[in-house]
Amino acid sequence: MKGITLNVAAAAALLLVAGAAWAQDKKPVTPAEMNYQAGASPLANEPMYQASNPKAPPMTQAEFDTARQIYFERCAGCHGVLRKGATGKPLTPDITQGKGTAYLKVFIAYGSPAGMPNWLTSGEMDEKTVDLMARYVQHDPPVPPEFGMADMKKTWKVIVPPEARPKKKMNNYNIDNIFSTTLRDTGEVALIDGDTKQIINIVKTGYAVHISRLSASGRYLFVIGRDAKINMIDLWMEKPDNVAALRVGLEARSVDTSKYKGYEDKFAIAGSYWPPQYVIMKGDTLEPLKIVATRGMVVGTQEYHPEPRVASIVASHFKPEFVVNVKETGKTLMVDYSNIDALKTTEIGSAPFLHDGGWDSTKRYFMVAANNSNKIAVIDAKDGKLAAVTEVSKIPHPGRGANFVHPKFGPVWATGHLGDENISLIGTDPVKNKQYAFKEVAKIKGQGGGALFIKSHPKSQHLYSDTPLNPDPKIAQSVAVYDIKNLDKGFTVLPIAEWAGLKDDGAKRVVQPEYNKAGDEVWFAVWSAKNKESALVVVDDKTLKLKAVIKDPRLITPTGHFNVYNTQHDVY
Ligand code: DHE
Repeated sequence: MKGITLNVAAAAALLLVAGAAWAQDKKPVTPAEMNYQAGASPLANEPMYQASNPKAPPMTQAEFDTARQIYFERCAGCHGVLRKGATGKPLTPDITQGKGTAYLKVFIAYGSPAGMPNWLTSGEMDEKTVDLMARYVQHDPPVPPEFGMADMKKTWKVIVPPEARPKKKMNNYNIDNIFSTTLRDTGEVALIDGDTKQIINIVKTGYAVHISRLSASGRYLFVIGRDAKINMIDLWMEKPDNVAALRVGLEARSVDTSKYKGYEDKFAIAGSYWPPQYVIMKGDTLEPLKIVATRGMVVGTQEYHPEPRVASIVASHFKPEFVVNVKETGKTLMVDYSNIDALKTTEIGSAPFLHDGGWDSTKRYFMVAANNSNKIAVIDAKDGKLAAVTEVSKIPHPGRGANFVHPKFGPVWATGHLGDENISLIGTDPVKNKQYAFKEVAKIKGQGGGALFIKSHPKSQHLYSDTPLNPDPKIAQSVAVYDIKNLDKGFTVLPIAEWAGLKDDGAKRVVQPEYNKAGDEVWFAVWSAKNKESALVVVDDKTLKLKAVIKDPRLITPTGHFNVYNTQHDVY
């Protein structure tokens, strides 16, 4: 034990002298961003072959398997499945073998100012594990299996075939105002009646479910889990429930459906993190029709990337196209679904690490965060081209962003940031407010970094910004609200978690403002751990006073929530 400590200490000096460049040549990553990216990957449970590299320090099969599990649980989110690097550095053997075991151990143990966590000193890994990981990353990265049509078909289930489904709505719910709430750690969504605030059903979905999206008609709800399982829920059933399911890969985050006139409810699309691909499905059964790989060259450097993950996907309102944002290559693919047997794709390059985004108020411009490049790329869905790349603050994270009319700059779209307290406003009207179009016209101050979601509504005078990943619990447990006519006045803080009145001392992170259909209520999740009480809090948008607290033992780890009407019509 002592020997290892000494080695680590000696190598620490070495790191400072010789290796500082490798450790610091990237901009610092905030703890908030690190926690956010470093989520466990479902690939940890996939069988993979040990890839032994003779130049790397030896490992037994058992050691390799343990290290691989740890890598996918702790490291893959930042360094990539194939270790080619994303938010974290590339860790391929050509690089790591040159650094050597002692050096890598220091790096893993103590972290770096560029954002590598201090796994040893934080107590998350012991010295044996640090040594194991330092040896593991010098071996060739094991490759998870592909997931093609035959694999997909094996997982495809039509639970209620279209002909056996209701011909009309069979329930009395005001479907437009139903909320689909992610229950992250139970792999479920809660369907909640927005009018009565009662739970309609808890529906089983994929693992660590991520987002919900609506079909163009608003009848079908699509939910995707991190394990790439899509569930299709029919809201016309007496008790809305699953009617079809499909796994589109081994890890995924995004799903949407065709919305262009004449194609309503016809197709669905999902993008995967692994394998790097997207799949187009039949909109009423999820039958997989077409799989397209996203492996290819990175914009700018034009170097090959073996695992460009598919991040956000939206359906265009201007053409029969899906807007598919590919993270590592920095490309937006406009996928024309009018003839999927002769698929036409327009490839628009902007900046690497495309992540989340949303439409401007006209739904012509898709504003997508290139988060690690601190940029928003503006995609013109009408002309199929890049309208602008706008420099913003540190690590933009808009969710779908917020649209409102600024007294001076006209229509703007807003994003908060993980890396600092700024909220950037970008002009979105190239006709009447040309001088402000696609420029960052203002930065307003928020409560702090660690912001994930920002929201407004055409009928509201307010703009809400959460900060769930801020290290200060007071900030993580509250939201900032702005009067959009009076932004200079600063913000009011709403103590949402306190209002929830939870019995446990959980993390109580306040996540994702979401309006009801009328635009007069705003819902928040108060997100605590699996074994702690969580809740949803509803705020009256006019008075900014507490309107309701929704508590139920089944509401375990609520995070995102999606109002049917607003999600269906892209209202935000
Ligand atoms: Fe998300 C959207 C990826 C962690 C809650 N998240 C998205 C989208 C992507 C993504 C690509 C856009 C989908 C789209 O629009 O088609 N999220 C990732 C990650 O890779 C990351 C960083 C790490 C991971 O391991 O998954 C991650 N996300 C989280 C969380 O920890 C959050 C806060 C809680 C949770 O439920 O896991 C979270 N992500 C959300 C939500 C949205 C989202 C609520 C949808 C926002 C919206 O308004 O549409």
